Amino acid sequence: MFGDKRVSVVFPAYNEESHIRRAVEDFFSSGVVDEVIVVDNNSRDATAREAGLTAARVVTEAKQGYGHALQRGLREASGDLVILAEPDGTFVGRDVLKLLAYSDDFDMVCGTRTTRELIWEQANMGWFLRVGNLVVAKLLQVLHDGPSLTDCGCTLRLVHRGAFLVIRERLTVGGSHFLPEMLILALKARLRVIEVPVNYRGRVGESKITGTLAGAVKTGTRMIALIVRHRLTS
Ligand SMILES: Nc1nc2c(ncn2[C@@H]2O[C@H](COP(=O)(O)OP(=O)(O)OP(=O)(O)O)[C@@H](O)[C@H]2O)c(=O)[nH]1
Ligand SMILES: [Mg+2]
Repeated sequence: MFGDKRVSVVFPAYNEESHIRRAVEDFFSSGVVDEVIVVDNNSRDATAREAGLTAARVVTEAKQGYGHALQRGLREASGDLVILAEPDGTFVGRDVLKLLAYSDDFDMVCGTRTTRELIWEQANMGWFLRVGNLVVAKLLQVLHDGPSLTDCGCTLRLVHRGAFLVIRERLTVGGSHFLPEMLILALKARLRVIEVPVNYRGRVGESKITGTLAGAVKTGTRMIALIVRHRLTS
C-alpha cells in the first residue's frame, strides 16, 4: 500500500527463468507492493514454474510481444497504482519508492535509465545506447510538448489505474516500441507525466531487444517512426 492506494507490479516475461523468483521477491521486499503479476509470454523455459513458486499471480499471454505482454499485465492489475518493470535483474525493487513519491502529483511517473551516476558497470547502457535514448526522448518531448524527457524506453514506470483506463482503447503497439506510444497517448490526453532517475544494472539471462546493435537500432527506428507518425496525425 502507498497511503490508501493498492500497488501492483507487472513483469512481462519471456524466458526469464534465471531471475524471475529473485525479481518478484526483490520488488515485494520494498514493503509497499500488494500484488505482482507475471505475464508469461509463451516462455519455453521454466519461467512459469519458477514464478509459480512465489507470491506472484502468473497469467499467460499468447500474443507474442513485449507490448502485448505489458498491455495484458496492465489489464490484469487490480491496484490503484500499477508499476511496470522487468524481471531480468536490470531494475532495483526499492526504486518503486521513487516512482511512488511523485504519484500524488502525476498520473504517470516514468523512470529514466540515462542518469550516468545510476548506470551500473555491467549495465547494457554504453555511450551509443545512452545517447540514442536521449535523442529519441528529446524528439518525443519536442514533437509532443512533453515534460523534460531523457529516456522513453524505460519499462520501469508507474501509471494510475484511472489514467490507464483513459488511454487503454487507443493502445495499438504489441512490439518493442510500446512504451513511447503509451507516453504519447498520455500526453495527448493531457495526463500529467514526469520522469525520475532510476538505477540500471546488468541483465541476468538472455537479452531479447536491445542486447545487439541491430536490435537496438531496429527498436529505435520504430520508436522514431511512431513519434513522427503520431505528430502528423495529431
Ligand atoms: N523481446 C521480448 N521481450 C518480451 C516478450 N515478451 C515478454 N518480454 C519481456 O520484456 C522485457 C524486455 O526484454 P529484454 O530482453 O529485457 O530487452 P531490453 O530490456 O531492451 O534489453 P536487456 O535488458 O539489456 O536485455 C523482458 O522482461 C522480457 O522477458 C517478447 O515477446 N519479446
Ligand atoms: Mg531488460
